Amino acid sequence: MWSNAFDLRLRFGVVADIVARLADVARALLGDDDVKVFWDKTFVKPPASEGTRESVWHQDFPYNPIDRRGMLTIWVALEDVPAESGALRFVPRSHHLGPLGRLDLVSQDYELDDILRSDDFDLVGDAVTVPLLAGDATAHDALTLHGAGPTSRTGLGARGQSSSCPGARATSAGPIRTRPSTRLASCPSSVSTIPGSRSPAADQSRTIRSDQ
Ligand SMILES: O=C(O)CCC(=O)C(=O)O
Repeated sequence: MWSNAFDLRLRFGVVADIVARLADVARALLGDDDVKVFWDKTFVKPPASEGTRESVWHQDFPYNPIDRRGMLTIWVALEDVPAESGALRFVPRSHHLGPLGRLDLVSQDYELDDILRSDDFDLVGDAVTVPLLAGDATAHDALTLHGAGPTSRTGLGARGQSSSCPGARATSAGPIRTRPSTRLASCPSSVSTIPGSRSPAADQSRTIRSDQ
């Protein structure tokens, strides 16, 4: 089973620095001056031979305390993540389908056929797998269907740092999570303003090279 450690930015300055830079990226992509990072996760995915499950298809939207679209998740590769080993995969244009509901992500496996209606396939593109080099990142909309394949290689497996960043208008005013460490109020990476005009909403998954 892969493991993820939550909200390491609250404990480690180096993680907080990285996550604060991701908030800058989220502000630019969302075109929203008021963006918060309300959690981060560090994924460690040992090989499938050690019992690691793939990350099944899902949207982030139903598992986060948001009441409308306008949240991004940014996933940074902490080491090379080749297509055949732990890479994220996305269903293009799936954010146009709206919320698809909650799934049991822990004990069930899902194919896209289990999640999408037949007419949904007319709207979305074929799933794409996105290999990353260490330091690359992807950003996906909270409504984008995504997952990650199993880790096939031996050694440490795949590692990634993922942060979820909603714009203020996408944040519910209500209570957020029961785990104290994920309360929005405790987030130190909430945000300053990006100068400049509104950019197009980040409604597609995309790759950001660390050298760009
Ligand atoms: O890295 C993974 O296996 C899944 C990541 C994910 O679902 C996310 O960051 O939203």
